[in-house]
Amino acid sequence: MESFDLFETGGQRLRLGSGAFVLRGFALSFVRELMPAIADIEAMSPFRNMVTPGGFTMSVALTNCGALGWTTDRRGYRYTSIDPDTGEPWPVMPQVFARLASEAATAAGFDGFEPDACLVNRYSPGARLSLHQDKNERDYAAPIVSVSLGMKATFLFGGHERSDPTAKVPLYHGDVMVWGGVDRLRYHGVMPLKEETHPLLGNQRINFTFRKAS
Ligand code: MD6
Ligand code: FE
Repeated sequence: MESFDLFETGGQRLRLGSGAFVLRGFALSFVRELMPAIADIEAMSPFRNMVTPGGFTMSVALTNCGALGWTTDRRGYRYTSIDPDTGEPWPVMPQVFARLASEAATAAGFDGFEPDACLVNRYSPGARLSLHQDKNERDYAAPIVSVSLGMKATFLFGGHERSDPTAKVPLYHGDVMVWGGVDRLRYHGVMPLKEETHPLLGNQRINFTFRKAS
């Protein structure tokens, strides 16, 4: 059941489950610092379209920062400390990223969140993410914090079975999703992005997904 309330700085908080929230516009005051940090990450570990274990090339391009990075190839999904494309460690997580993740987690009732992994996804028009669970992390006690920038996305939020009905949740530039607790393993995905030109990011959507992976 959805419900609304306000977080401390007066933004709107949408509750999707007892541990799942959308904090509307929570990241907006961080954007000026986030943009150059994304460029630095991309310069060290470029976005790339990875292959799933099933042999499909993902329409979403990704990179990572932090001690661990999420990867996929024909052998499976896993976290690695080395970028398989460059042979180097993933770029260090910028302090502004860690601060945003921790403040958003706190605003959703999860104190002390210290992510060690940040997956950075880049969507172009038409890119999508099929329904999945996030279950490659060692510890499900920590929440996941997910930041949306650029073009609007329609997020699909399901239940604990793939076949459960899904809610459609619009995510806009600056929105932050936090989910954990009993909602940590719910199925979710992103509908194909519609063509749109965002004033700051053009025809792109960038998503950061922060996790405690180890
Ligand atoms: C995205 N996000 O929003 C993809 N996973 O582009 C995710 O897959 C995701 O947003 C777990 C928790 C929050 C998320
Ligand atoms: Fe996910």
